Amino acid sequence: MSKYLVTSALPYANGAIHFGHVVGAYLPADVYVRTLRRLGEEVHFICGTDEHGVAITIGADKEGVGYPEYVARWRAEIEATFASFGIEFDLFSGTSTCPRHAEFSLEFFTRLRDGGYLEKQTSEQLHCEKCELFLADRYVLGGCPECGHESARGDECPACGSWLDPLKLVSPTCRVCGEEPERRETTHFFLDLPKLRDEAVGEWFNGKEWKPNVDAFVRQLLEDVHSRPITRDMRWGVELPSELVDGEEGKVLYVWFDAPIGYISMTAEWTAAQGDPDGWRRWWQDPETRLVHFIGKDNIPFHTLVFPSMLHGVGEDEEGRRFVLPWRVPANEFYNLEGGKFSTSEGRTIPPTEFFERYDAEVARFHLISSMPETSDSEWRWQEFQATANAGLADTIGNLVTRVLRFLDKHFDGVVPEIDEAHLERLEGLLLKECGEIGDPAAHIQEFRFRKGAEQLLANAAVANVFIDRTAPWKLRKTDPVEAASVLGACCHYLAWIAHWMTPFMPKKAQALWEMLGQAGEVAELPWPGTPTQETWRLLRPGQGFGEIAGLFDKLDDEQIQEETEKLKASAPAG
Ligand code: B3M
Ligand code: ZN
Repeated sequence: MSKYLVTSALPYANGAIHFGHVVGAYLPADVYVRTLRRLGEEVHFICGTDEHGVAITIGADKEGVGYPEYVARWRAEIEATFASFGIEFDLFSGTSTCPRHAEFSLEFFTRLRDGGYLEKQTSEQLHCEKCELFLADRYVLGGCPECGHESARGDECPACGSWLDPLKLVSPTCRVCGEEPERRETTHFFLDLPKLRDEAVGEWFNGKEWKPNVDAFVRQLLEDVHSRPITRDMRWGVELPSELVDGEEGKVLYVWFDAPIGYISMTAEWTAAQGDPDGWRRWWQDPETRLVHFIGKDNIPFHTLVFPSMLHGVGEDEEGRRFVLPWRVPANEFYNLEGGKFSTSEGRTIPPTEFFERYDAEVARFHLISSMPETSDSEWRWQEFQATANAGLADTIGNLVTRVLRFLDKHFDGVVPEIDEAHLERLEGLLLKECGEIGDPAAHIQEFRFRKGAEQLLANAAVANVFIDRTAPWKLRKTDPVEAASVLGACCHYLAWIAHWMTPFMPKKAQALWEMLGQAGEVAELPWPGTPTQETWRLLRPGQGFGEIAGLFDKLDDEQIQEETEKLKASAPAG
């Protein structure tokens, strides 16, 4: 038994969440957490919105609304999208309202400074004369010096994921007014990343196994790390009291400094709500904790280098407690839409509200997991969604369920039949060995192989279809009703396994199947059964009656899918 602290990247409270975000950092985390919980592990799953920084101030200023109001509105919308997908965090908070967020952030700043990891530097920054503004981060656009992408932001390139120094951007312009900025001096605090790398973080990184996409990226980054400013001249953010910064006024923490601390302050908010204000330490300061960060590609440097450096750099407190460093960072690559990028502003997107009016959220969950960009970029294709829904779920699982249960209802009193002793051994052998390989989806999920886990569920269901084809109970009923009943009894037990295996991916469908099988209680609350063996495979009580039998999955017709692809083509060309 272990203790897992699972986080999903904190989305900026300045826009809608699209499928690319969902599949990158949220849905796999939810599937992972559901799986661990069923395996009996202790898990804490935290998220909330990232509410500071330039992305927010630009958005709010454009609309002329106050920052708190702006972030509250987006937070509510983002939370609703997660709820539609059935993604359930222990707590969903936000960095501007989380009660102890500023306190934790300032403590990190102070302890890093006391530890000698912050340097004060007066340096040149881009400044827009017209706007009278230092152009921090996203306030400046320009060419990416790494990959050449034309509109990189001051802090990161959306195309190659590089973490950028705004002074190195090619032909920078002010995001607000479009003018070319000048360089002007200002004083900031810099996090001494080279020192932290040499002292511990480099060794920590090199001593761990990473996903190949993370490994290659960060190895290169470690070669060439520089100190980075972690303060900003802005009015919105975690304010630095002037006594902490040698009398400087008007400084706030850089959003990427305070955001990951949000994971900690939100844990504290959650434990406090449970009457244990100090309970966050059980998670963050216990060396046994497995800290897992689910993120998308563009957040890799901050979760494998910057935040670990901060966690290490704050050192021990008076009682000798240290923060844990990440255990795994299952970062995903990019997820596209029909050959182009998701872009809400260009209408190249799938608006969640409309989507959920027409389609089943759990089918979408399953398809997203089946197509997620685990090791390389991947995409949503409407036809593939249809194939997953129809050939995958409706034909392989849905049809099997209704075929078996309706037939039993009609010809065998609608109960789980007894398996006759004379047939037991042969049927068991057929189902468990001869009809195909049965694997444990949870074993894949624990190793962050989500696509494989989803494939395994379908492969396991395919076993039952082969079993039925080989035993042909519909024919057998006329020649040997006892054997036919035994075959269908075996099918019922196996359907209960399928219900179990479905729970992390499609919790509601799993429960619906469980109830059709006449079972009481929540299937997701039971211990994970693993894979069936001779001893364990009969899960149900013979004679048990069924619940109401209904189709589990609706098929999607061609016209509907065509309509979707045409809508997309009309909205904007791929590119
Ligand atoms: N808000 C970046 C993003 O949405 C950022 C993640 C913070 S995680 C601490 O791309
Ligand atoms: Zn300007």
